[in-house]
Amino acid sequence: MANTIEVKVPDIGDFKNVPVVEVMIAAGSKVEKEDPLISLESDKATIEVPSPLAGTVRTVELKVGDKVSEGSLVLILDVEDSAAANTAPAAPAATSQAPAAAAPAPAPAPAPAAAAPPPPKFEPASPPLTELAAIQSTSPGEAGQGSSVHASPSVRSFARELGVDLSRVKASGPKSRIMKEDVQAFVKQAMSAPAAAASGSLPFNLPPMPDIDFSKFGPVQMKPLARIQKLSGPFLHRNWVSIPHVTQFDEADITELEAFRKAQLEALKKQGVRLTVLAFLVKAVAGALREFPTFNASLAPAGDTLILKNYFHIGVAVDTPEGLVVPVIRDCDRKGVSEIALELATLSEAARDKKLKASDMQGGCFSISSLGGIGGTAFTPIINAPEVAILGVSKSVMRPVYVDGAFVPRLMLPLSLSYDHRVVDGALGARFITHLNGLLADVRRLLL
Ligand code: CAO
Repeated sequence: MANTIEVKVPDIGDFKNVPVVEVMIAAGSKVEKEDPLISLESDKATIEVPSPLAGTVRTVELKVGDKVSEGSLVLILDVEDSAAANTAPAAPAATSQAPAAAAPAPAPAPAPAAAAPPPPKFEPASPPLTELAAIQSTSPGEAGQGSSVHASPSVRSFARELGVDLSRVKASGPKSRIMKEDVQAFVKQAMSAPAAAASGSLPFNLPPMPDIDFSKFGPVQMKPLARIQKLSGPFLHRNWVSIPHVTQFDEADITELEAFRKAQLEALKKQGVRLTVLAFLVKAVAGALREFPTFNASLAPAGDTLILKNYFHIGVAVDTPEGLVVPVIRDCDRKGVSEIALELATLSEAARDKKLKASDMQGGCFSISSLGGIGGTAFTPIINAPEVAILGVSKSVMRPVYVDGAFVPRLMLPLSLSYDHRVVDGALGARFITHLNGLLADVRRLLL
């Protein structure tokens, strides 16, 4: 049976005639015990008045701008649990306000400790407008994840629940105050961003891609993207726009490596192993990762910690008719080049026969994308997040290289190393690729 109580402003310390800056409920709103009802803001603090009990708001007795003190009437609440109502601290509503059928309230029992009113929530007042303008002119990161913006505790907790950085939310309330609706609008906009991106309008306020009827200019046909392309496209897009890529180019002298490879080809072929330069690259990368642990790492999702890995699993991009997949060769530091070559052949065959298991593509530390069997001189591979770097390999060419005062023919392998510039700086990137070159140039070092 519903009972009706008056909810009044509780003891708010020395504060008097404090303006109401936000009313979070309306007649008919359902509230739970401790749900915030109104926000008050003095020049020293923001105070939130919570509901003493659960129930339905019958009438709201104040509005934004009203000035209140302890005891000011906030609202009339229909309380579902009449027993609780009788232990609530708020003064009972006038009987004339109670529904005619309401049973007379039993004599008030002493309020148990658990029924004590939730204390109003205080937090330091928002900065004055001038200061706020200064904060808003800084980047979101500098604004301390919204700690200095103008919002009530309930709006802050709502934003926290949704993972919204308040400094990025546009305020519509008085004195640039962020309201609950502003957070909702922000989330709504963020949720519609992928759809906008798919339709060509990126979340950077850029004009959308033009939707052109190409058949006006000549015959066309429609070909849907392959299944893996559809699946991997959004991730490639995310990695491309969210990771600050730098690509470092270099050439490795693989003349001796190639001579060694050719010398082994026939013998290994008899064992069913097809030895390409890629197997040497996998082995060399494992060696370089051991030397440069920063490359064998992932950024924690919060972006403030590097997770260094003590294992060396390397992914290799394989081109299939359905799109690109990246199976992973595990523990490359402990495997020989011929073992890696064999595994590479098995995995790429499984990829092309669509027989890869999900686990075959998990746990990679670093990826290699080789277009060397096809052609090209260099390219900018996209990092396979959460890895922090990827090596692109192009077609080796024999060309004259100036060595000891003379031009000599050398087989040069073009390398394109893309790295996450949040994790790897330019000097480290150059050192990594130089070390890798050294390993490829001297096959004896590679086999050590
Ligand atoms: N320079 C010159 N020749 C090269 C070479 C290089 N860097 N890399 C490979 N080759 C040669 C090989 O020796 C082989 O020659 P033979 O036919 O005489 O034996 C030929 O090119 C074909 O090699 P391959 O591609 O079959 O073998 P691989 O071990 O180099 O690569 C695999 C295996 C699975 C990675 C590859 O087949 C593949 O799918 N590559 C495409 C990856 C890709 O699409 N990446 C792009 C990602 S970005 O969108």
